[in-house]
Amino acid sequence: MNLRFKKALKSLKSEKGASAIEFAFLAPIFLMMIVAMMELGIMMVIQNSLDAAAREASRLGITGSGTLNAAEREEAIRDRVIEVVQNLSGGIAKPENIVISISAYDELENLAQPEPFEDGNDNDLYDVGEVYTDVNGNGSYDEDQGLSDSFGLSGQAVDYRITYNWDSIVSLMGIAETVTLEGRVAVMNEEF
Ligand SMILES: [Ca+2]
Ligand SMILES: [Ca+2]
Repeated sequence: MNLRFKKALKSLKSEKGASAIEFAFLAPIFLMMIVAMMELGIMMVIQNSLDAAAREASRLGITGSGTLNAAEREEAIRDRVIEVVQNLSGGIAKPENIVISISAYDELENLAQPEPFEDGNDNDLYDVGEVYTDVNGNGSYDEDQGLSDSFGLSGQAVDYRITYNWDSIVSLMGIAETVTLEGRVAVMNEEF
């Protein structure tokens, strides 16, 4: 063992050296914890903005078109959703990651329910060829009978879902790299 190495070893063993090593090991962990906490905070801010945007969309949609036609009303609501999410997230939320899903139902209790069908082979599943009621009139059987991309007619139920695909900065312990956050509000349209 040469002298220089012995000296280095001695200094490593000293208290100062030991804390330097501890710091070298712990610093990345601390840094990651800080980033993870910041990320959780940002995700909470985006979640709040999605909740607010879903409430805002339903508030605008519930009263009908007013002076706007259906297409103008839809555009106005979609624009407002993006505006709310961006404003309340302090511009962190990217507009391209915001997904607005709107489905209309005859009744609130039909929300996310499948189209009714006659279960010919008693397997509790819809099979091709079984008779079904095409509630949303799209010409095919659906697990969700809602009419998608529809703000609903007068007195119909409407499900507003605003989702955001958050690209995770730190993927900790099995947390997916993309986390989908969602704000959701279901309302009955007024008579209009
Ligand atoms: Ca069946
Ligand atoms: Ca259908």
